[in-house]
Amino acid sequence: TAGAVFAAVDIGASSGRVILGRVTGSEVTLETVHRFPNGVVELDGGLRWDFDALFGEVLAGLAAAARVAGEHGESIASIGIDTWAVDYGLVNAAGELTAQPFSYRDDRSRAAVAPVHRKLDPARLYGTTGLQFLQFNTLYQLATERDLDGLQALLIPDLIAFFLTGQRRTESTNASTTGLFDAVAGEWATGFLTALGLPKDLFPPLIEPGETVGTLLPEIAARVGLPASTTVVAVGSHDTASAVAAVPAGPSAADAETFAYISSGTWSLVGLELDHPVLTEASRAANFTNERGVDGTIRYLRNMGGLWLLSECQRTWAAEGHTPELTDLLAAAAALPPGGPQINPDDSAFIAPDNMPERIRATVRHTGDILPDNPAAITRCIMDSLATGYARTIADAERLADRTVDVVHIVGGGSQNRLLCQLTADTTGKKVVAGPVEATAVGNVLVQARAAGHISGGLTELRRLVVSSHELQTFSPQLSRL
Ligand code: ADP
Ligand code: LRH
Repeated sequence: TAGAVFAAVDIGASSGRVILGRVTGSEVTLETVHRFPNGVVELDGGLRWDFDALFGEVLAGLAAAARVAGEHGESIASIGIDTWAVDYGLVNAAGELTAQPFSYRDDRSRAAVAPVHRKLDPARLYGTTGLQFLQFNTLYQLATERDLDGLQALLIPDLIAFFLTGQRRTESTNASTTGLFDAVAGEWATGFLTALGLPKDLFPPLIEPGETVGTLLPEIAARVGLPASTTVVAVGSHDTASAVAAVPAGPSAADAETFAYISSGTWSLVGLELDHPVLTEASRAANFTNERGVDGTIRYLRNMGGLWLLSECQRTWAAEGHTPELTDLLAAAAALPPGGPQINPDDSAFIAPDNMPERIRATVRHTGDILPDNPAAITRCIMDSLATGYARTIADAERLADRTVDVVHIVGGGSQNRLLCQLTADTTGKKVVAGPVEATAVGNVLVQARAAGHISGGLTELRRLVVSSHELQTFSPQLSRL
């Protein structure tokens, strides 16, 4: 079949990009046409996302996509949007955003946890939503809102889609991170909204990946230089759902390897793909989540600390006048001997920004271990701690879901971190396959391509395209390094 081109808007907590994805029957290739930094900002007395600026970048990116496609004589078949989960903007009846959205790193939701749990017992919440407890899950954030009268909550990718098309929907993979979504029924847990005193229609109706949200508003189309008939198609709008859809697992139908994945960026999302949720008490105790994946799969995983620990250190060191290149930092860390101090990367003490090196040292000080006192030692401490956490989490997932994992796929920005990949092979004792770096955008594009009829089949068929289009790196366990 002839190829087609799709635009993927993919915004992570640390950076965003607009990518042109070209899909033929056997290959998917990406061309990044626009890239921009992202991060939380101190605004109006809280840690927020500058949504207006991000939306400006989305428009600039779509304009670049239209221009580049035009230069190749191609026309963009559709647009898909994914971002980080959990956060939302409030939109009034006139369709205006009432404030820049709070970031999950803002501390305000912490105090809302106990009052929410008084109304909804955590065991009951887990039994229905299967969601890992995190103090910033949407339901705790919503519990801090004073007046929701006449307002709707739109999750960040849905908010972007709304400003592009005028259509209000909630994409289901991301809905599953709110704490207000029934993991078995695949519907809103309306009873929980009511129990918390939230309006039943606080969120717009659900939409599944592959369904059409709408066409571009005429003024948006004119601004970016695309036809007003261009559609926005729902993808796995939770970035992790798109990333997992593009894990290059199972290169052939005969290959029955069981895989675990680590979607490695600001956070580490570590787990398995299942066809049914695990809602047991043991699963709740281990704080595993059952997020919804593309095609109704379950992303059985834990949200663990991630490379935020390192990027925040880099920000502090830069402010102090040291700006080591990431690759030099990782090389210096790799040269250090194993067995150094470790932290718990999931400690909520690391959620807020600023002075990460000191917070890491403070945690190590409690353990009485030797303090990491230079950037290389701190970097090594982070990598050792992450790799230890990954091994524990994968072992927990195997136990709780009754599976044996053969191979660990690492995708996302962190798949370029060879030290972390090798340490993960060493701590898990399993083969690690690294890449693609842009798995999230690949997953976004493939779901659009399938919706447009350019490819067919389930996740296995989509993944076959990922395997045939990407160079992957393999790491084998070196037990002597432990
Ligand atoms: P997010 O989607 O959460 O914004 P990404 O998937 O873009 O995150 O990953 C960003 C992270 O990838 C950075 O924090 C950095 O640690 C890591 N990274 C990026 N480039 C490299 C590289 N060349 N080598 C090693 N790690 C890298
Ligand atoms: C990763 C991610 C993750 C969520 C977190 C808020 O970008 O979407 O899956 O848990 O951000």
